[in-house]
Amino acid sequence: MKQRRSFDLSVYFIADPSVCGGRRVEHVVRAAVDGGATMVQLRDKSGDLAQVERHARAIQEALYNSDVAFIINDYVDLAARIGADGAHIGQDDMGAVRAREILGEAAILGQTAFTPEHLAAVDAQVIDYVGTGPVYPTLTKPGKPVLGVEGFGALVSLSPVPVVGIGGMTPETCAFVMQAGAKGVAMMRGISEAEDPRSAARRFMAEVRRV
Ligand code: TZP
Ligand code: MG
Repeated sequence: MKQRRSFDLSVYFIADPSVCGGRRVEHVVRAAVDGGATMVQLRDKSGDLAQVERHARAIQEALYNSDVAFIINDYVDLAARIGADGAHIGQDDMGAVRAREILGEAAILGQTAFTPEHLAAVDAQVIDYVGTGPVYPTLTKPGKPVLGVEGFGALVSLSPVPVVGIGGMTPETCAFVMQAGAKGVAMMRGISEAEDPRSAARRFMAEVRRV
């Protein structure tokens, strides 16, 4: 088996072009990485594949020469085709085995998992990490049950792979999530809507390191 690309979940920036405060997504990504974000995901729910690809390529270029892993949400084929570092799938996307076949053994594959059943189904040979949340209330998933730190911690203990906490993360709350067993914190607005995404990423990193 070919070795998996390395990745660091510590500060995982989920870049959604629709919530970047009117700025170009690749500029926000670059600022986040300059501030210390360790991993980046493009999450573009526009449904416009050509646009997703343009954003993906722009982010890839912005990350050129950095060792930050670049993951694409939903579009596994696109991730494979443009040589992203990996893909992230949800419970309603294609199955993990199929995604792994498309991506190959070197790529990073993440999955969303927020129930004990989801975690029981995770095959650590196929999935590299899971994203679990929302830990806190978030505008992105209105109405979705919030896990809270305790609920999150209970799920972490069931996971065969590293877990990143997501949903309403702020520099003030992420220490609790790390203490509950997370390998890292993932955030959208905490960085993308910050006036200064670079210093926001730096504050997240400082908190994650502190724990
Ligand atoms: N999955 C669970 S919560 C969430 C996703 C994609 C959104 C996180 O957004 P924010 O702005 O960091 O709360
Ligand atoms: Mg999905």
